[in-house]
Amino acid sequence: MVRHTATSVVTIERFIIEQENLHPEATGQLSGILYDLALAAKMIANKVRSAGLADILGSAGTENVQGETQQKLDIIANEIIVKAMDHGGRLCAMASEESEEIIPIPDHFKQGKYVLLFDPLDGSSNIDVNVPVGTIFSVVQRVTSGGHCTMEDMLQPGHRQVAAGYVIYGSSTMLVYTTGQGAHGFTLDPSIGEFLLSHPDIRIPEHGRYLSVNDAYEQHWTEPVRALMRRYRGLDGKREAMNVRYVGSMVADFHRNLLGGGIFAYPPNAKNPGGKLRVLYECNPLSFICEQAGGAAFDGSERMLDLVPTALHQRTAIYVGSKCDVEIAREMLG
Ligand code: AHM
Ligand code: MG
Repeated sequence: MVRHTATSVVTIERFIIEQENLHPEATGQLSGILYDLALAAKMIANKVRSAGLADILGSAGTENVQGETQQKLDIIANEIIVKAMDHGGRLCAMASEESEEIIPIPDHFKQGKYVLLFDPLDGSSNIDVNVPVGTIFSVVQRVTSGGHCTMEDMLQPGHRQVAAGYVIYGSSTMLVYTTGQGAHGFTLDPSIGEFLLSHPDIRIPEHGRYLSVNDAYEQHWTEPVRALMRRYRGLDGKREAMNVRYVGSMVADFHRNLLGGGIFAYPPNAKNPGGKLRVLYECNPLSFICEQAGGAAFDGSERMLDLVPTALHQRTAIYVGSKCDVEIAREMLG
């Protein structure tokens, strides 16, 4: 890893180039994808910032003062990403939580060797109450050759990801990403419109302080899951109690636990018997980042990144965070 002095200001562009230079064989295509995503993140951040003005500017489905119909913010975020990414010649297809089918790269643009999978605005139901939301992305290399990408290119296990990241639109906007050489965080400086390196080589504490889980589903959990949650809360006397913190916006919960240590859990429940969160758009990218920061991720039966998906919008249970806390889940559920 390239070392920077405490005084040097490192933009995300500089950091990406320096990382690329560590790999003489790199073609720059992946770096290009990351730049374009950083640009899309700035555009989405701008929209999210004015979300609270919806009553003045027009909320989703209503007309604004110019008489234009307002779109929901997650649809706007989806379009921003598609438009920022479709023409660079680096992707052969995309898939989004907001689109039923694969999003092809239009024929008039060059086809590339990578696939981008993303959730444009996770936790968007929280926007009305000013809770942080986020964008999550994952990049894999295509496995088929020639022509358009197919479902085979999309349905790859998480350990094949070549890059993954998230953007959190919180009190400040932060982008955290990995290309498999640690997880690094950048904070958007709004005065110059640049993401600056603020959290190099993030390490998640081995034992965590925070437990993030939606307790409202307790009656629907299996007995082993209930026992696991009692363990985390220190109720079986076998460990110190963790603090419970649940925002209900995965990126916000994950980000806090990544920095402070802890576990985010979304077990299966009656409403979501296979779990709620999406393998390809939410669980795989955050699990890759967590592992790169020294943490772990488990789907209730195996390592999250080894799950072989069979459908684009497949859901799963997830336990992701500090290594020792995920290990307890593995012991009690595996
Ligand atoms: P979304 O993709 O429809 O926004 O849903 C995902 C969100 C996550 O951000 C969050 O962790 C989870 O749903 C909360 O679900 P619940 O309200 O069931 O606890
Ligand atoms: Mg989502």
